[in-house]
Amino acid sequence: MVTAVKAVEETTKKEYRSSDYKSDVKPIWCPGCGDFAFLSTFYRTLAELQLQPEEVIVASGIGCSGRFPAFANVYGYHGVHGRPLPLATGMKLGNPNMTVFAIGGDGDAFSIGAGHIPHAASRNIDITYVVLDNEIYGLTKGQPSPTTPEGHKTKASPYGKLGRQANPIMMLLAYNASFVARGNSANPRQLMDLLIRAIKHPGFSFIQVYSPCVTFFDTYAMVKEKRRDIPPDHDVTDRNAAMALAADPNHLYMGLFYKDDVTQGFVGEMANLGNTVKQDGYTIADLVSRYRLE
Ligand SMILES: Cc1ncc(C[n+]2csc(CCOP(=O)(O)OP(=O)(O)O)c2C)c(N)n1
Ligand code: SF4
Ligand SMILES: [Mg+2]
Repeated sequence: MVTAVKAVEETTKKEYRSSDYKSDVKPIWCPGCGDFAFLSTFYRTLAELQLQPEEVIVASGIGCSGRFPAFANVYGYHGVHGRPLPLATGMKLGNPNMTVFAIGGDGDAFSIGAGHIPHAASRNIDITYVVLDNEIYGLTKGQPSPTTPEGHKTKASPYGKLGRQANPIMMLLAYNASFVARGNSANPRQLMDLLIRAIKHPGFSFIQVYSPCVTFFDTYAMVKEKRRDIPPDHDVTDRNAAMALAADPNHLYMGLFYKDDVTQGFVGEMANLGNTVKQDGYTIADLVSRYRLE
């Protein structure tokens, strides 16, 4: 499903308010779902940055979280399960001036879509990837996902989940993502700060957002008990220190784990490559023609 921005006269105003980013579609999430808090933080972040709705696009996967684009007055594409990253990559390459988001759930990201993460991270494509992590498959009524804790009982795992719990922050650090952060729906102020920094980061930004599913696995109490702010003296350019924080079994650290000093992402590197090729006396067409079958 493709969603587009509302009428032009409404979006050419000089000053945008959060409500300008609300679509006419009312979210159908369960009352209390953590995704509501992320949605309102998203509206407020776009207003804070005064981004024009037509300059923003969201690619989503499938799941309760995947419904996200319908509720925002920006361009959107509700794609297939596990594919927000390839969609967002194409969107950014086709429209380098747009602010591009990929948004999905923990199942979408770390089960069916996991194979796309290393590529997006290593390309350092300039998008913001938000995973709304409720540690469960919400939409399909509560099967375990890779981030469900070991032993957790669901209707699909009545004797407890077999297998271990994935650690998305460690995973993204291992894939050399250039911006890795974690927030939670109960702390919208921190979430907005992380989103602003992620959007401004010239490269691939990943934010794991703890967003509890009140219906199939309510993690509000667990997050409240385990969450700690990342200590202010943490060096965000130290990947090993970031790994150590992420590996702590007793605490869920919230904030910015890691950020490279990159000045440009894939789009800028592509533009530079284009110039280099021209300086060598070749055109991109010359290079492509080498691969033409005779
Ligand atoms: C190719 C394919 N496989 C399986 C499904 C069924 N399915 C829909 S949503 C979903 C899991 C969603 O979980 P998550 O990504 O964590 O999102 P949430 O609903 O928790 O936000 C699954 C397995 C599907 N829609 N498409
Ligand atoms: S089933 Fe869970 S994740 Fe889905 S809308 Fe309801 S509370 Fe949110
Ligand atoms: Mg989920």
